[in-house]
Amino acid sequence: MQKTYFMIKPEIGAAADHLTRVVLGGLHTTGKSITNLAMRQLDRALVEDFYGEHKERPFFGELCDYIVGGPVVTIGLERENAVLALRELIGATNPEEAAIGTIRDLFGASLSNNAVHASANTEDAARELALIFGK
Ligand code: FUP
Repeated sequence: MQKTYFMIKPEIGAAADHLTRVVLGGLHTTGKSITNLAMRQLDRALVEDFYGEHKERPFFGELCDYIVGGPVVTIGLERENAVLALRELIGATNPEEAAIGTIRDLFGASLSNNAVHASANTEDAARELALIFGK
């Protein structure tokens, strides 16, 4: 069994509610179990730590602004091969390159506004889960 962190990024109005339902429905049918689930407003210091690997990149400020711009849905997931399975479900970082039918293809507006996050590997997953949900 493997754990991973999934996050629905801030979206506008009813879209957040709709996206949460679609994603949770999809996750349910693919046999994952949800270990943590909360809708939260993240504070900026936490988000800067979360995306710390990008802090020297030009898009860092805009990325943090986007994530603190509204509540996010934070989800801890557990299943066999969770990290890769979820990355496949969400698609490529840039929605324009995401495979048809993936979450970022369906819901992502642009590279900087790509609807969802999923941990890239097991080390990131452990770090992100601890940051968001505590030990
Ligand atoms: P991912 O693991 O797919 O979320 O992608 P990255 O860790 O490379 O990027 C984290 C977030 O930074 C992306 F979700 C979107 C944002 N980003 C940009 O806004 N511009 C870029 O050029 C690259 C990433």
